[in-house]
Amino acid sequence: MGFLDDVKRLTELRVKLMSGPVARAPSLVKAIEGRNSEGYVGLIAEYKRVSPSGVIRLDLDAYSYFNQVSSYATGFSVLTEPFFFTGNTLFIRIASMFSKPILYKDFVIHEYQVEEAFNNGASAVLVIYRLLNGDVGWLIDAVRRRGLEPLIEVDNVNDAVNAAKDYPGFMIGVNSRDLGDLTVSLERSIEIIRAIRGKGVLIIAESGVKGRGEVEALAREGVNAVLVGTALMRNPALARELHD
Ligand code: IGP
Repeated sequence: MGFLDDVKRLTELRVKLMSGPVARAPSLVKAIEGRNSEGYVGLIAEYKRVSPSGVIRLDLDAYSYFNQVSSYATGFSVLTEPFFFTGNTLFIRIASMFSKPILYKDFVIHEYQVEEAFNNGASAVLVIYRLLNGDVGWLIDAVRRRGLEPLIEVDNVNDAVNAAKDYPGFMIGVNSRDLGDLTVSLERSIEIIRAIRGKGVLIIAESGVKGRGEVEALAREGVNAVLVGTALMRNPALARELHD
């Protein structure tokens, strides 16, 4: 009857999810490598309702998003940052119902956030190179100590080359969005990709993918996976087109 019943039902669901045990999500690295060995670029589908550029959409709940993209996604990326992205660890718990790799996406500056990723069932943690002025070694160690996989994000050639040299074998996320001014440029990210491909790192192209055209262009540049947020939030059915 009315609001109280609605809020009670969802609160019961939330408390059950957050207080219960959580299954560890599988390896993102292995899933991407598996997809590559079949001749495809991996697809990481991101749940992101709001971004600093504005509201994307609030009417799509996490469960129905993951449910719609899960057959086509190699893994999920989940925003947990609350202020600029209205993220929540609850969304990781919901993602973990699908037994896919999960990237915890926050602006990680403290080990407690790695614990949060671990406690909620994520399998990978975003490490933003520029946020820490390149001082990422301690964080990568903390992530690995927890048995999780770091995804080291860069948005310029210099940081990318340094990260690829210092962390061979790891996932490097090349963000086509400059984190300082938020401008997106696929040309800029392709320049970064060209500087690090063939150097023994897994390359994930992040941001600005709107459709098949971008996926194909990035595939030709040799990326191992693409990470797509806005376009899939607007139209989850696009996942099917992006995945093969
Ligand atoms: C997704 P897009 O353009 O598909 O919505 O972008 C993802 O790359 C973007 O959300 C992102 C991000 C980040 C968000 C990339 N790096 C770091 C928060 C923090």
